[in-house]
Amino acid sequence: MTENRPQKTILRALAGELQPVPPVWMMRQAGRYLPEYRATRAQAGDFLSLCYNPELAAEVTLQPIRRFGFDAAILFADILLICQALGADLWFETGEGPRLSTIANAADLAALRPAHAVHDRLSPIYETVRLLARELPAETTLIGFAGAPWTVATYMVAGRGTKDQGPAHALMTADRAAFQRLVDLVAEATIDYLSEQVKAGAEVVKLFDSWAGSLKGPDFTDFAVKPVARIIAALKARHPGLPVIAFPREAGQGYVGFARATGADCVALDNSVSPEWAAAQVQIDGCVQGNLAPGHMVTGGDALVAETRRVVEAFRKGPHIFNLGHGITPDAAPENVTLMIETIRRG
Ligand code: 1CP
Repeated sequence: MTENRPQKTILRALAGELQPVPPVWMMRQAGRYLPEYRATRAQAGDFLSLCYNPELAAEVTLQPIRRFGFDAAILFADILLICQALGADLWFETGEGPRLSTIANAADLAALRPAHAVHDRLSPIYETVRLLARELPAETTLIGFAGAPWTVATYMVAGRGTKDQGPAHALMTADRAAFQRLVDLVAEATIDYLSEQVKAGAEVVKLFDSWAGSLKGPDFTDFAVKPVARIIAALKARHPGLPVIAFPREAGQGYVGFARATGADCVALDNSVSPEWAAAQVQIDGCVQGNLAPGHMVTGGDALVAETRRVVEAFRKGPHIFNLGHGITPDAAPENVTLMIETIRRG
């Protein structure tokens, strides 16, 4: 290997290198399926206090690395923290999920804080990244992240998670210019937020567009492609060589050409697309990440082993980072995670 080639397995995959054993990490790898996570969250008091406590957030980020030896650690935080930094109210209803103040019109939008003001609220997150950069094992890649503007905007408009993102679509239809201003504001804040994560030690950043699947045609181009392309271009201008993973979840056909259209180094795939289809249609443009169905972490057994092998096999001819198609769920069994990793690494 030459001197300037990255050593860490995740960075090698992101640079386009084909590896005999794909590196692996898991969305929501720090989460409620782990007893040690539940204990630390209880110590913090609640979810948001955990996110804003650098020592405890670093601790839960490290827990799955210690237990399973994943190739990457993902900063423990949440995509909705930036909404609070922009001036929205944010809280979590136990057992129900996030709640935010809503944005119904241009006046609500005008009341938000400017993008450059986000750092005062988000500085504890940068401290978590600094702690992790010091404490992680030398072979583990540190991933920073943010929500993509469309997904963040859907929560800011509706004030909660929604099945069809109806309120965001309604604002888009009623006042497309105002909706565009919201997306632009979030994009601008996200560039600054991710740039600070990189300065603090994040080696890769990932953009989560969990609700990209409800955007069709020109809306997909305007709100799932263009803002992500803008963020990636700005980050790469500030941090030459920074690898970026984009996750336009449930984009379907929209995955085809997504890396080229946005400048992403890797496209993360959900499990609604088959790995064989994605190898032919998406991996031809570069590294992909994914895409085992998270349900296998609950059910385990022979099906987990067979499907894990299928994903590895389908993506064997190109750069690949093994992951789930979405986050691991609270009812998953940690032994199934061990079985998945052994299956990947032992073949
Ligand atoms: O009570 C708890 O402990 C809350 C569960 C939880 C966790 C573990 C939430 C609430 N957020 C997180 C952490 C989190 N969220 C991470 C940390 C790193 C890791 O993966 O280990 C990351 C990357 C996220 C990203 C996130 N938050 C997304 C994008 C990915 C996805 O899952 O689609 C979204 C949509 C959120 C919002 C959110 N935060 C929490 C919940 C339950 C939700 C979803 C709300 C909804 O149903 O719409």
